[in-house]
Amino acid sequence: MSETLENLSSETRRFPPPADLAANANVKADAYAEAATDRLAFWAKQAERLTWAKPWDQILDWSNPPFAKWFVGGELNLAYNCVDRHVEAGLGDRVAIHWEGEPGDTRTVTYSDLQKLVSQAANTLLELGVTAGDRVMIYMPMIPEAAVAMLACARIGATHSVVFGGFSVDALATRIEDASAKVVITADGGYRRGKPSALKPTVDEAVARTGRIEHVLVVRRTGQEVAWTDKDQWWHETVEQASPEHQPQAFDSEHPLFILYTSGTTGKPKGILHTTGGYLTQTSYTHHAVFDLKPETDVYWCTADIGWVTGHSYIVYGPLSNGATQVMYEGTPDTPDRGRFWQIVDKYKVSILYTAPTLIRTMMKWGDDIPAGYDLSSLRVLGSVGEPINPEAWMWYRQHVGRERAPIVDTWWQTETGSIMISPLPGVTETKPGSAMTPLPGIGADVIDDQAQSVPNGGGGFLVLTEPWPSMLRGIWGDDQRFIDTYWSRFEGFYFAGDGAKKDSDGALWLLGRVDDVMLVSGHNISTTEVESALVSHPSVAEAAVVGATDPTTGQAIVAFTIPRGNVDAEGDAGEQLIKDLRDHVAKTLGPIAKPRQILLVTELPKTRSGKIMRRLLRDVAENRSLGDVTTLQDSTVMDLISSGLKTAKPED
Ligand code: 7RM
Repeated sequence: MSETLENLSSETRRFPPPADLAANANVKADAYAEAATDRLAFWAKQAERLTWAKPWDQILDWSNPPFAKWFVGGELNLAYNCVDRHVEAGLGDRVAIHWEGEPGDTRTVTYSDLQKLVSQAANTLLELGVTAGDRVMIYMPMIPEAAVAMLACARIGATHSVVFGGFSVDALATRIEDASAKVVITADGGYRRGKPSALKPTVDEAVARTGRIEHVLVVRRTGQEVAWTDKDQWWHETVEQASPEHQPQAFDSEHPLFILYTSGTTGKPKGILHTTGGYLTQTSYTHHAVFDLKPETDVYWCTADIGWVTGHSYIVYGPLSNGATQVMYEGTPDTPDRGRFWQIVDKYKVSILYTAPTLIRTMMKWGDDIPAGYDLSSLRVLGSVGEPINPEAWMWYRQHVGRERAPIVDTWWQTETGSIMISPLPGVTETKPGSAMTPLPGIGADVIDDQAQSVPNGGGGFLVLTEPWPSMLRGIWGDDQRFIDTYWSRFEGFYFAGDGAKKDSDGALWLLGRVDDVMLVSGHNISTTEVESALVSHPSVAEAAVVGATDPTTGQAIVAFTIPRGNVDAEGDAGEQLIKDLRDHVAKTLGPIAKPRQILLVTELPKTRSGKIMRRLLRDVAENRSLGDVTTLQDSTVMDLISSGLKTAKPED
C-alpha cells in the first residue's frame, strides 16, 4: 500500500451504555487512566485475579524483543485455575457447561464434574506416556470432551494443538508433522446438519501418513462404525475408568500451553505459540471486562468452534477461569430450523452472546421474523468477532437480537494476540455501529502510514500494536525467523497486525480488513470493508464480498459478489436493475471512485471454518484464473455455485 488508505464512509449514530449496566459494570472508565499511569502494575494486578503456586519475580522481560516473557519466575496450573479452585471455593455444583447436542440431546456439566473428568483424562494421558512438553493434537466435534481434552493437557503441561473437525487429512497430517505430536484425541464423529459427520477416518489416514502418532484416544459420540487399529483406545474404556484423583503440578509462567495453526496467505501454516501465565491473565481479564460477566447470574454463550482461537480463549480459558456458566452447542444454526440459535438463547436464558458477523448477516438474510418468534429478553451484552461488522449488520444485531437494549462489543483481536485487544467496554463506551472503538486498558495500538508515522484523526493506514501485551504470541513453532519477518520487520519497534484501519474524527478505530485485500483504484487505496458495508446498507443486500481485479485502465477495478436478501427478485431484468441500483448506491454512499466495475449476484460466498470470507478465491474468479488452495474452505461446493452463477452476470460500462 503506497498511499494512505482512503477514509470514505462516515457514521453519525451513537449508543451510550445502558445506565444500570454502567452503574454496576465490572470495569469502569478509571481503568484506562490506571493502566496509562503504570501499564505493568495494571497487568500485575490482573494477574493477581489468578491463583499462582509461586509468585513472579518480574512482570515483563522485554530485553530481547520480540521474544517476551511475562510474569517471569511465576508458576501456576491453568486447569487448577479454570476448574479446581472454583470447586475449592464451594462452587462445585455450579453448572460450567450446558451442552446442547445438535439432535437435541443435552448434558449438564458442573465444575465438580469437570474436575473429575479433567483429572481422569490427565491420568489417562500420563498412562499413555504423555509428559510435560509433549504435543497432543485435538480433532473433535463441539462436545464437552473437547474442552476436557484441552484442560487435561494443560493440567499435565502437555502442549495442545486443536485442528478444526472437518479439516482435511492433508491439513491434519501437516500439523501433526510440524508439531511432532505423539497423541491424537478425536471422536467417531459429531452431528452436523442433521446427520453424523465422521472424524475418525480422517485421523486414521493422517496417522497412517505421518507414522508419528503413538496413541489415538477416541470419544464415542455418534456411535457410527469406525475402523480400529492397535493405536486406538476408546475414551469411555480409558478416561472414564481412570482415577478421578490428580494433583495438579505448577508450571512456569512461560511454559508452552498451545500451538494453533493459522492458514496464512501463502505456504505452510504458521504454528502460533502461546504460553501460560500471561495468556490466562489477559484472556481472564478481558472476558471479565468486555463481557461484564457476573458469574453468579449470567449465562454466557460463545458460538465459536473450539478449533478457532475464539474457542480457546472465550469458551475454555477465559470463561472457565472466571467461573462462568456457559452454553456449548454442537451443531449448525439451521438445524432443525433457522430458529435454533434463538431457541437456545430462550431455553437457557442466555444473557451474554458472542458470535461472528458472518452469522449475523446470515440471520439478516433469513429474515427478522425468525428472532422475533423467541423470547430474547435475557440478553444483556452482545459481542462480535472475526471480521469487521458492517454498520447495517451491527444495527440489525442491536435491533432484532438486543431489542435496542443490549450494548454491542465489537472485539478486534487475532490468533496471534491471544485475547481481545480493541473493543468497547459495555459499561463505559459510547459505541458507533461498525467501530471496534479503542484499545482496552493496558493495550497500545495505533494506525500508522508507510513511514511508520501515526496518522492524524480522519486518516487511514496500518494497524500496529505499540507495546508488548501479556497474551501475545511467543513465536511461530519452530521458526523464529518467520516470526520476526512476519510481524516485527515491516515497522521498527511495532507489531504489524496485517490489517488496515482508520481513525475517525474522535480517534475511534475502524478496521478495514487485511491490507492484502486493499484495492488500488486509479491511485486510490480503497478498503474492501467500506465498499462491502455500502452494499450491505442497501435494503436488497444480505451479504457482499469485494475484491480488486486487474484492470487495464484503473490498475485495479472493484468487483463485488453480492447475495440478495431472501425476499428480493434478482432474476432476469429485475437482477439487471438491481445491479444498476447497487452501483449507483455505492457511488452515492462513498463517492464515484468506489463504484464497482462489476457486480455479480450470487447465492453463497466462500468462507473459512471460522466464517471469514476468502477473498483470494474470489479474486481468482474475478481474474478468470483457476482456483488456488481451497483446503481451508468450509464448503467446497460453494465455488462451483459461484462460477456457475457467473454466466448470468456481465460487466457494466
Ligand atoms: C479472533 C480472530 C484475525 C483477523 C484479524 C482481522 C479479523 C477479527 C475483527 C476483525 C475487524 C473485528 N482471530 N478480525 N476480529 N476485523 N473487526 N472485530 O478472528 O486469527 O482468526 O483472525 O480477523 O483481520 O487480523 S483470527
